[in-house]
Amino acid sequence: MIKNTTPLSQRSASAPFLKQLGGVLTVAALTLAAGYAQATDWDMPTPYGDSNFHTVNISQFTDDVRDATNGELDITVHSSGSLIKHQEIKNSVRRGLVPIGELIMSRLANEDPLFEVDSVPYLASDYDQAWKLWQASRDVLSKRLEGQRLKLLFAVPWPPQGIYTQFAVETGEELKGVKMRAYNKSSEQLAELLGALPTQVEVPDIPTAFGTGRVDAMITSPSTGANTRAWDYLTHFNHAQLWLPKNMVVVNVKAFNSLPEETRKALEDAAEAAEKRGWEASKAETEAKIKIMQDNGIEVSEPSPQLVKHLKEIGEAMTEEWLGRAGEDGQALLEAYSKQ
Ligand code: PCA
Repeated sequence: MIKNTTPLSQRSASAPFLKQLGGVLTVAALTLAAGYAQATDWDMPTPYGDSNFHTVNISQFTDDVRDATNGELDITVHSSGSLIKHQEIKNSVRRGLVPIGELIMSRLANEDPLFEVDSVPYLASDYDQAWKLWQASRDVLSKRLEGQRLKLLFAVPWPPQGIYTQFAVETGEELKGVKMRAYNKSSEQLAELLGALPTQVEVPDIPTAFGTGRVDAMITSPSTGANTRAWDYLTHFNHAQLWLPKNMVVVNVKAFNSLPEETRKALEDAAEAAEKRGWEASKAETEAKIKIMQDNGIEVSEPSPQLVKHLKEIGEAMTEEWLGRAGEDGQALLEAYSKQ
């Protein structure tokens, strides 16, 4: 958990001053007298570990908000699903149990296929395409979330998704019958179409899932591979670059609207900066983490032409299937994407 390190003295009145006044005035009265509203403390659940670049970016975001509001809005990050489990974060923010939180967008695929558009294989598999897809999908996704009283503050992609195994993957046929860890609907579907046996496992549970033999392979980024020390239980990483799924930060609309106008503006400005910084960090992360894996003995390879062919066929089938579920709105989104 990332602790709030801002001293109370920066958030309200200073302690010596309080003493001089002999405790006649309360802290609240003092802060009001000094022209500040009382500090608002927010708890923010996030699903991934402290060292993950998304969490580091969010921590910077909360520091920026604290600085820009002179401590008036003080957000404490609770990482690794420690306060609220990943699967509960969206509904917890929606119901106002917590005012703000982070989750992977494609986790909402079951309620609405549009949230899964960033995880359709080969639809947007590099940063340029992923950015275009985000520009084409941001408004429609924001509107859907608004309907649930959620405000989308920013979204940042993971590095491109590849395949981790205990053997070399040449054609994809090798994955038949292999127990494969998945984290959203499309990684599960892809595993099934490869003939593998998918199991959903959250990132903090990856080492145990491999250690106990629940899974023997996974689809994820170089980032998550390195963060979970993939070399302890896997030997190969195929940099197949299937898709770039995004994490998003959402805030409860009622909690947002209860903030003073300048604070809302500070939050939005910090969110805009976090989105830019996050996209850059994600790009840098790809190579840095591939290198860490190589240094630790993981054999990293590019996909063979046969594997690309196999994965692209599966990708086309999944795109069709996705369009069937996403209907006219999905079609409109893909058209907007092709015009970017
Ligand atoms: N890491 C997260 C989501 C995608 C990624 O690269 C995970 O594996 O669950």
